[in-house]
Amino acid sequence: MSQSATHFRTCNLCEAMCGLAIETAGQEIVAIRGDQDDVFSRGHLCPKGPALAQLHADPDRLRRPLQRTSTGWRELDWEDALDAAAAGLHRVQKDHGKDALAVYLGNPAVHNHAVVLYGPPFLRALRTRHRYSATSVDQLPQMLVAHLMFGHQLLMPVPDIDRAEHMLIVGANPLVSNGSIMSAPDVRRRLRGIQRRGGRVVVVDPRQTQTAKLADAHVYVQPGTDALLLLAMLQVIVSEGRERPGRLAAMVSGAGRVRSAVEGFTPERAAGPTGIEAERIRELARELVTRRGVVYGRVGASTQRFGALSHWAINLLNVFTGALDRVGGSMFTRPAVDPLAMPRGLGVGPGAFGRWHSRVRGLPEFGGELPVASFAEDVVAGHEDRRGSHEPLAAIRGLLTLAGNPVLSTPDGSGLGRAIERLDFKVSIDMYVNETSRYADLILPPTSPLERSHYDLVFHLLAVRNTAKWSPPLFDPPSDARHDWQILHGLWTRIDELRGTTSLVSRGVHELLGRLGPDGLIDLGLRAGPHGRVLPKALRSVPVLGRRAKGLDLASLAAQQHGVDLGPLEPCLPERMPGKGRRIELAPVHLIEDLSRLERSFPLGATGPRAPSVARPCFTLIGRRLLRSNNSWMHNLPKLVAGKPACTLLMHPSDAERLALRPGDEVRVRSRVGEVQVMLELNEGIMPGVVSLPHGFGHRREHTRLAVANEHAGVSINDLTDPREVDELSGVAALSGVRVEVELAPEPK
Ligand SMILES: Nc1nc2c(c(=O)[nH]1)N[C@H]1C(S)=C(S)[C@@H](COP(=O)(O)OP(=O)(O)OC[C@H]3O[C@@H](n4cnc5c(=O)[nH]c(N)nc54)[C@H](O)[C@@H]3O)O[C@H]1N2
Ligand SMILES: Nc1nc2c(c(=O)[nH]1)N[C@H]1C(S)=C(S)[C@@H](COP(=O)(O)OP(=O)(O)OC[C@H]3O[C@@H](n4cnc5c(=O)[nH]c(N)nc54)[C@H](O)[C@@H]3O)O[C@H]1N2
Ligand code: SF4
Ligand SMILES: [Mo]
Repeated sequence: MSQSATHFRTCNLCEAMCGLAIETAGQEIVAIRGDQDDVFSRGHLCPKGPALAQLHADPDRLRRPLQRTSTGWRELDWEDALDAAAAGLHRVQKDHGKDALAVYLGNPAVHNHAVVLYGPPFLRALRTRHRYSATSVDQLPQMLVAHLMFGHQLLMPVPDIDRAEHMLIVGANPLVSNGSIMSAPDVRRRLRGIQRRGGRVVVVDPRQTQTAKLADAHVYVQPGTDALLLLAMLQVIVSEGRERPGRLAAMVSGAGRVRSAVEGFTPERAAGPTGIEAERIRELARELVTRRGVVYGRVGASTQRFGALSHWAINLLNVFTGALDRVGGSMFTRPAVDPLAMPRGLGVGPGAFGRWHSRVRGLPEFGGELPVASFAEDVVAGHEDRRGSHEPLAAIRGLLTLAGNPVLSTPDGSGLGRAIERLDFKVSIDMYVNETSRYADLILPPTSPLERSHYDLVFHLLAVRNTAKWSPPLFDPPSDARHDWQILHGLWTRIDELRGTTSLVSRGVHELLGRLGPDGLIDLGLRAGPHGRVLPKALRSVPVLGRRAKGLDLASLAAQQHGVDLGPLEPCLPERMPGKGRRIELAPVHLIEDLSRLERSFPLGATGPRAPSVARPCFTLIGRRLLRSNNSWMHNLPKLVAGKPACTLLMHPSDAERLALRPGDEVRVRSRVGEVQVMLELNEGIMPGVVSLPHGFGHRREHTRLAVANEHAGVSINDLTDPREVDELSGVAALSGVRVEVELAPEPK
């Protein structure tokens, strides 16, 4: 009999950071349950946590590097694979210039401290301006607004859900997503807590989501019009003299400019386009003040044409009602390892905006990255000079993807795939041969999540409570496996070698990084952090030395297998902002100027779209997330795809009736970009005129190795989303609000 044991670790799959209790017998996983003693999650779990066992065992999960050959994939040993990858990437840059290499960083990167610590510095060291990431199909507007208002892109406020007295949720479905830029395991219990305290939860969403069902009120909004709604609420608060700026009043600048800028954005003006009556908008604003509420917005308010204005307005509502940096309001963490305090080369800087622009459309860089919506067109445009005044970048010839699947996750993903196919040399650091990595010349697969340690460098920063937890690896990796950081470090040192730029300093840095590894860096980060063990042992017992005396380092944190609770969020904004005496900028010029684009898009007297009819079957397309999915990459796990097909088009019964469509019909959905055929599902909870498809599907493509996912292929919503549709200010893709036509699919011949 092999020995049984229980291991405790944090789930790396989403932002909730659930504690897992994993029972093993030797190398076998017997069960994965919620860890009742985890200081943060207290036993909470969703179906994806236990599926980590199937991910670990998945025969399609790559264990060794693959190289493309004319007869198919061939396994390579690691040294050869890293040499070939480094040589190819270097050649692209040497022959065609640094910008000829594009890089794309995907979402799982932020759930993996090794990639957070070794990925961005390596990608920066490649010195290409063609850097892309999932940020520009996600939270880019929130980071831009944080940068412009609070002076740092990572100072994104988090709702203090556990002490909130009233919460307005705009374009988020945390009951299914498990919370985002609001790490909060068991959102259901926490939202019910608001209700138990006598507060109300109000949801603004074009669909009656699971979160909207739990809420006390659900307000339907026409997709893409949130900025009008939120600015109108602000206008009500200002014009009715309801401002409650609170403690921060003395620390803001630009309040007057905001007051005059919102004057014309009245509830009457918002009513037509949003579909919400003016009086209802007034009520929403008034109850926000009288009930001391907090406003929280996420992906629905972000990936749309006015994403930056929407998130700016959310922050402004929290400022003008006094909720910003107040207990129960919109707050900031003080994490044990503080990414804001990391040394320049390693950490993420405060952010910068518009230092360069994409070739064809001139979309702005943010934080060193270009919007991914410009990627395919810039590949295709090749050497042609772009119009406009910006210096053209070199044509893209090569691509490195790291933990990303842009062919399924970015607008016109299949178009992007065709562009990628044309490139001279491609490398994917990924554990699957999927819709994107299938184009690669080399695929470099990292260890399984259970074979590595885990620390949530990013999500402790964005959580509703200050906690810290480090998890050791559950299994030893096979001797010929590489962690992500080892792959990155291996490429980095080789490319430096090839460039011949190995100064003593850079060699020293590489050596140090190679020796410390991500956990060595976490140890340093913990010691230097606000709860750190910087003091010598003898001084630690002196009480006046306060918190630091308790001190964390990796060893003391590792000893706490259920994590360490560092207490509720505390007001801390002035100190968290970089630079002494800095003020919160309420009226950044970029945002004030963007208001005229909003005005032009919704001129006075504008109304919502016409109802779809047989003659004009036009709908507005939105996305949706499913509890058993995680973006594009977990459909190969049998437990998560069992049951009814999940990739269906939701439509309101009244629309279906007018178009003579029935549930279960195969329908054809068409946009400017492409078309898909998918099964129709009727749903009373979706707004008439709006249809919804989940994202992350559309498998079963040639040369992939996804036996299970390919059986549950579905279609990709991103074959309909349009790279031309962006928030022109931030460059985030407007994935929500795409115009589509829906009709019965032609009978197969
Ligand atoms: N239409 C529409 N599109 C969307 C969205 C939407 O709501 N609607 N949502 C957007 C959002 S919010 C996001 S974040 C993006 C996500 O977009 P992406 O990040 O591009 O896509 P993922 O599906 O997360 O792909 C993750 C990839 O990383 C690999 N992977 C997983 N774990 C690891 C690891 O530890 N190391 C390495 N090296 N690889 C790993 C997986 O095999 C997979 O290939 O999608 C966006 N796309
Ligand atoms: N189960 C599961 N959990 C996940 C993921 C997953 O794929 N599956 N992905 C993870 C990732 S990468 C992220 S970023 C988070 C996202 O976390 P959330 O933002 O909470 O998740 P979404 O389901 O995208 O919620 C967006 C909501 O906005 C609504 N919406 C669409 N358009 C509009 C609009 O114009 N205005 C308004 N007001 N609402 C609109 C949608 O109907 C939807 O309910 O989830 C994470 N968690
Ligand atoms: S909610 Fe998120 S962190 Fe928790 S088990 Fe599910 S996927 Fe893992
Ligand atoms: Mo995301």
